Amino acid sequence: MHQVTSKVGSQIQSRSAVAVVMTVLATLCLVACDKAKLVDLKQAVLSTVTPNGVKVNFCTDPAFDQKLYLKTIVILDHSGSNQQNYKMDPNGTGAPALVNGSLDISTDYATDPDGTTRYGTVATPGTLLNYLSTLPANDATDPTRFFALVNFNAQATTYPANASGFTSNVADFYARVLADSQSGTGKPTDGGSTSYVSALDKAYTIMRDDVNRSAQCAALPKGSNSPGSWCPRPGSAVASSYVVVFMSDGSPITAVNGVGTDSNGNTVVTGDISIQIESTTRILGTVGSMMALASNPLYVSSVNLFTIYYYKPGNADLNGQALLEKMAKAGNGIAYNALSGSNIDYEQFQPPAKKIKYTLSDIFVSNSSVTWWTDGQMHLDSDQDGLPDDIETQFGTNKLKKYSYTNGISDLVKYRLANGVCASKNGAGVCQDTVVNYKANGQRCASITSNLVAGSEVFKSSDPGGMNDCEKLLLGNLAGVGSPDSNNDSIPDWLEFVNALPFQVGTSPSINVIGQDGYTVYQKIKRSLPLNVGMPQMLNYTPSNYALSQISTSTTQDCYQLNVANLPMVGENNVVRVDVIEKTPLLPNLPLYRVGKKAFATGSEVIEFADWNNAAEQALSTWSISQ
Ligand SMILES: [Ca+2]
Ligand SMILES: [Ca+2]
Ligand SMILES: [Ca+2]
Repeated sequence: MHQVTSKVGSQIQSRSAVAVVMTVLATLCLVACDKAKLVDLKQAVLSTVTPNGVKVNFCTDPAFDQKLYLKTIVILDHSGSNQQNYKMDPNGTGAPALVNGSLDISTDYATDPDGTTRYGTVATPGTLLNYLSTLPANDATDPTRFFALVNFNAQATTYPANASGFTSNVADFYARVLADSQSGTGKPTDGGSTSYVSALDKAYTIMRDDVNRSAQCAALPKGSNSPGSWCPRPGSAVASSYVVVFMSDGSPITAVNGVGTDSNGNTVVTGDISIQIESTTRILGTVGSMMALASNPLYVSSVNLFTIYYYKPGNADLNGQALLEKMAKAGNGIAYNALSGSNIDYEQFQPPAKKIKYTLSDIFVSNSSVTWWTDGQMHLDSDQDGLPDDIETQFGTNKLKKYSYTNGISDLVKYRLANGVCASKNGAGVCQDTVVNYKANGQRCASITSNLVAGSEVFKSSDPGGMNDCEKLLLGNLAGVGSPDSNNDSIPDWLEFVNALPFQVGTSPSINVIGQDGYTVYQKIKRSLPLNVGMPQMLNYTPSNYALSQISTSTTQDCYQLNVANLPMVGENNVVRVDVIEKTPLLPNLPLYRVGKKAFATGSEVIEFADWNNAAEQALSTWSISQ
């Protein structure tokens, strides 16, 4: 242990480095030194501490427009009142008025006999037929617009049939809607009573099954063959915006037996009309079920139900209108009134693209040029490969190269795979154990992308954490390739790996492991403390200290300044590493991750990082990114 310490001591040049090494000596002295000497050392430490400082200026990445997958369900009322209707009781209940004891049923009260209100015309901007006829075709490999149609009277029918889903074939859907608008000899086919429940149940089934299919699609292997139009890109989670447009001319009256004839032959309403009307609670319950689908933001970005009430002027069903207003309110939409012949604008039902804002999840500032080793000592790691200089010398790797061999595997990964044992060394102490060519046919990394650079294998790194894809595979973390925090415990893979902690997908998170000294593993890593030395033994050692201030905030990004004091240092030109983790509320498990690396200038104990958009930092390649 003393030999190691004096070796580190030989690297000392800066005053803060003296402080660190003196502290390490003080720690050692708990075991071996006499009391008087310990006091001397404490004084020496106190008189030589020069707090170093790392300043990081950055803004979160700008918010982005979420790609909109718009799934529209058009629900159209085909009850008989579209073609002929009775005169309403002026009380607005939707019950018929009796004129001289008789019902006044006439095409004069028809709400939409030629279908113009419901379908519009190809030539009238914004109407259903115009909207569909002018929509461009979907990109077959990544369709973004989907449709379903629900026609209802006492029952509901759907297109595609049997509430089986949406179609992304815009031209086909338009042809179907156009044919519907003319199915009754140049006009829509209408007749019978009005069941909102059957229409809403069908629409809900379509939506619920679609959300389930989105989950199934996301669970398929990435890059596998598409199982159907419901899953154009297997393995990708796609969040859809569901829009329901519900058009009706009145209350959901499901029976006509409220109307009868009295003993004098006069037509009468024989019962309370309200008992012939579907339950508002039942109807709003189905709307509530639709809205509840939005609780899965991975697959549903929004649900909106718009309602349109249309009627013959002077013959309004106020009850029906009020119910449609309640439905739109419960459905986070708008209730429109459309007089016969007036236009409905389908463009207005599209939700705006959502801005997805990144928020700062965590930031770590560490010194890549030093490592707390298993002996509880801080060691110099000149080549920042995670393996200290003196351990490299013992093991037989090059302390000035991260990759001492040509097979693309770093020295620390080699050390860990060999359990720190080199079986054969040459006269110069260089480890000569077999260097496995993992890229060779049949070897574990044969299929991982790589380049030969000056005769050395360089494997692809899907994230900038510090381990390449082959290394992650060899360390049992194939599933974590591309993920900077494979076990999702907020501590980046690299910082766990160099501290010999499990980081692989599925390993238990270290974040909440609490030591006997009350510090969590997370706190120790974040503050550059050794994991295997209790804080009571760290005499006079000041853990690094973070002061984060938010400089500005807007709807698109937040800007910060971070000051870190007392980062431990050994020697000159230490390389500071900054790990910035940003997340979105949409995909909390898919962070945007940036790593910055910069060396202290000779003689300097302060260093400043500018934002990754800063031209000077870009020229220096200070920051790397993955997502
Ligand atoms: Ca090293
Ligand atoms: Ca090395
Ligand atoms: Ca982790």
